[in-house]
Amino acid sequence: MVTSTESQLLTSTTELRAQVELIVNSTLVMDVHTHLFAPEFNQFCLYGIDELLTYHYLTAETFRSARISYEDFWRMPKTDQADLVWQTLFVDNIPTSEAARGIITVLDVFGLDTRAANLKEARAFFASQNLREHIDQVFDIARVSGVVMTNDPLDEAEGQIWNSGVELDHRFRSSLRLDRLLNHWDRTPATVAEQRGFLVRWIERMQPVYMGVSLPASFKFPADDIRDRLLREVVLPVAKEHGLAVTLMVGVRRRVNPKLREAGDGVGKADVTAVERMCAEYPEVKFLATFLSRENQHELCVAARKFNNLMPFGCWWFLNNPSIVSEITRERLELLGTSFIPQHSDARVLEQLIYKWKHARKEIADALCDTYEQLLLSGRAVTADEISRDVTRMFSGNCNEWIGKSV
Ligand code: FIX
Ligand code: ZN
Repeated sequence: MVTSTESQLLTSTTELRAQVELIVNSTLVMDVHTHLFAPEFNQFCLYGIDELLTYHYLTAETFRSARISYEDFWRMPKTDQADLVWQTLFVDNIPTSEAARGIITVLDVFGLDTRAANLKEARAFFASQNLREHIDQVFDIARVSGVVMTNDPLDEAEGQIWNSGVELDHRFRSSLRLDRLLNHWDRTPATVAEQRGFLVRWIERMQPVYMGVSLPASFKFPADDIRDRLLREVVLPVAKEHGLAVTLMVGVRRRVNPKLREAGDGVGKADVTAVERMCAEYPEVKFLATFLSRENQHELCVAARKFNNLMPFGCWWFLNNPSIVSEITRERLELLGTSFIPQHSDARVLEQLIYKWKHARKEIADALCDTYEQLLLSGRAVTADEISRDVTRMFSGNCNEWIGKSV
């Protein structure tokens, strides 16, 4: 009997590594949390070198080296801010940080000079792109099949676009962000009936793939506060009725330094038992959860072992550094097999998809190689088909199962 290459046992570690890298780099990924917008959202759809360089990860880093006041920086036009970021992090310093190296990866992919003295060439390149073709190209390079946007109907400008009956590019899926409802309840509709009505109206209009919220490190559940009431009386019943997953992003400390604006948020160790309790009390609701603190990652894995309605996802924000992605991915593989979503990009600017996925794939591939190699040493070889099945599950299968749709 002739066995096809895909079903042959990979008993040589060199061949095994080559196959894992090939499969991880070519398998399409569904990006479960981003801040990207479809082109139909006009000014919300960000792309190009000036947006890339003024990403809040990089502005925070710039203030550590450039001697400029916050006020002076924010007063500058975006192009001048981008020039200063480039000069500070890429010319006066070597771009060693993850976010800075990300820019290098993007420039390199497009054949642009990574040691340029200024942004002239990069600006001309991005300005010459046709947006729709550029989106196709970026999705293709990043091997991304779709992205979930973060949609806030209480944002006036965004709400207007939704209300205009916008038809979206099918690769951009919506998610209904509940931060204003759950974290700023003083500014949202008053009665429980009004709040439910508000959610249901927006679910019908947006067709979100989940409802999501970011929560402070101090988040407790149960708790004697309005958020607890809103969760129990509005969000969780609506999630159950509409079969919508709930995404919990826990551990952010907003505006630790308000002068840094969007870059001014920090991290805090949170209480994983809050998510455990929610999973226990609402077994019919599917939860996606990510924690911002490195210290919470092991507890999150243990919680997911106890509750099969809990899907850990991503290495969020300050965790999205190769050394930490590697550590967390390995911990998850050891505790959860392939029943987790290893990464999301959190991209705000289109081309970030390229570097965030390229860098993540490297760490995921390395972690998988070591895992299969250990299995081989223990006496179980794998085939390329099996590797492909694992990677597809982690890159899109788990996500599709949770959001109940094939994206
Ligand atoms: O709350 C969130 O979704 C965070 O990801 C963002 O608000 C944050 O600013 C970010 O971009 C992190 O990557
Ligand atoms: Zn985000």
